[in-house]
Amino acid sequence: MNIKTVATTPFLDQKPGTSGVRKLVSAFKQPHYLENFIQSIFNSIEDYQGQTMILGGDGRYYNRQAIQTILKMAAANGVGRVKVGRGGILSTPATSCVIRKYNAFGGIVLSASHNPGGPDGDFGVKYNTSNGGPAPEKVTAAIFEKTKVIDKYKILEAPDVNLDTLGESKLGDMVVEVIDSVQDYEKLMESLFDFDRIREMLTSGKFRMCVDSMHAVTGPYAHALFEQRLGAPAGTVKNGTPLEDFGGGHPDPNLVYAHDLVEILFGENPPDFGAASDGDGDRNMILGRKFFVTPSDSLAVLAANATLVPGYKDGIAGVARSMPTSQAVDRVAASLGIDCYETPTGWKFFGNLLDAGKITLCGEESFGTGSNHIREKDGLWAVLFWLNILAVKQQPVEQLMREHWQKYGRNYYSRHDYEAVDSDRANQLITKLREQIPNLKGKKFGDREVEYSDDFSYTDPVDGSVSKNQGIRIGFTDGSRIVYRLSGTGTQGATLRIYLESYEPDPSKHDLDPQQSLADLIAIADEVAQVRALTGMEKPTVIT
Ligand code: VG1
Ligand code: CO
Repeated sequence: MNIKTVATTPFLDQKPGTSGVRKLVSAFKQPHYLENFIQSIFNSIEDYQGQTMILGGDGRYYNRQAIQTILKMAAANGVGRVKVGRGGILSTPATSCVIRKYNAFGGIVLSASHNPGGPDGDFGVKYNTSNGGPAPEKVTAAIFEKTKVIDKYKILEAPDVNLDTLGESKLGDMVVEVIDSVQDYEKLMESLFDFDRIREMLTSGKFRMCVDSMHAVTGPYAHALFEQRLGAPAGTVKNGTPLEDFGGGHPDPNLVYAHDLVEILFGENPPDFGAASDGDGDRNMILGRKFFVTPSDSLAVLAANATLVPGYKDGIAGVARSMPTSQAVDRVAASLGIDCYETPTGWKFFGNLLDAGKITLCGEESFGTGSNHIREKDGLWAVLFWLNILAVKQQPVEQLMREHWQKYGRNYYSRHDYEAVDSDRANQLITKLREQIPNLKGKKFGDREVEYSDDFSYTDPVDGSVSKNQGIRIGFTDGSRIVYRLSGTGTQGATLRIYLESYEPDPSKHDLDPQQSLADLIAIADEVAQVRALTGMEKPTVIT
């Protein structure tokens, strides 16, 4: 076996963000850049020698090359076996599923999620631990420390592995096993949902749906599940072949970037149900006929109807949402008499709560919902969950949502993103906001009076770890909120996110356009933070 030790010097920008390290492909292609980060993972973990690891990615440009490099480094570092998705393809939720099923010590996911791909796009690497979830902060911090002092890495000198044929081969002493990307995940889905009932609905001739995989990783999964297994007609899944550049698009399932699907669902004679997923398959957007379900509402609906689904028929232990996510699910939890936790942004904060059995469902406003079946958010799981509920209730999406609002009230919600803001200006804006925090309480803006303001800090109820500075909150006495934070996944300049929420109990006022109903909060958000003046931008780049 020919293990080479290569001398290297640190890159100082390899700090994992909200979800791994994300950079332009050109950054990842610098000599030693990927290798430094991968070696730093091995340098920061223990007792993995001889064990199994899972590897795959969303199929974007550089996925295959990176996988070859990582396989050779894993072999040189003493990993026993790597299970890699065929063609290098594994969605983020499928990776989590496979890590758990085969008791792997961890896994590496190659993805920059919804960020554009291709030679000029983004690439990313994320490390997941043995519970199948994104490494918690103490692990990512340890990896980051190693990246700052790395001086060498180990790699096997060997020919590339054939990633396209199922089966085992040897790379030095390590076994490489190319696995079916879909099979284990499909079995898990079948164990949770009433496939017979969903099949009945999809083949009844009375229900039409359209799933947009946005040329990203869920294509093979969606074809297998919806068309082959559940009987939906061929053509139900659109853009179902993963492309290295995602067809030039932004594989981000929201009203702006999933416009093809939006046109179908809001067009002439629309289908009953529409869904889209993101680059790595962990996000989802749910649409009804001419109707958009906000991700925060989607989480609330899943929680309220969980017992209709076989996998959750005995009820849910608790729920969690990221802090900026709307409080719609809080109301469901209160009515069910279960706990509701508020965590910082990023799925890694749900892991401990799920492992400890404190929660069953969780979600984020950024089109992410999931449960204790794995430790990542799961796009197609959410779609199946909705289909299962619709098959039982035999109701259109819009009616189901309206009845939900009637019962719980409606949380009007919107997120305004200012992308590619100059980093210094964005930091200045946040610094100025922080300075204002102590003086905001009691202040009046039109009809709204500030009840509290803080920079969100989270103490993990399971391990006691503290995460500070997770977003500035301004809460008003009527329950409405404004939240500001900077993105931890962007790769160009800074992205400022402003989250706006208000609560409306009165059913006669459940028909407003969220931008209108939130208009005064939007104005207050600008007044307090001087967004337009400090960013130099007249309006947000993306509104969801
Ligand atoms: C964004 C979302 C966050 C999500 C994260 C990763 O992070 O806001 O809710 O967990 O992306 O999702 P940020 O720091 O840019 O706001 V994914 O589908 O990109 O792995
Ligand atoms: Co994603």
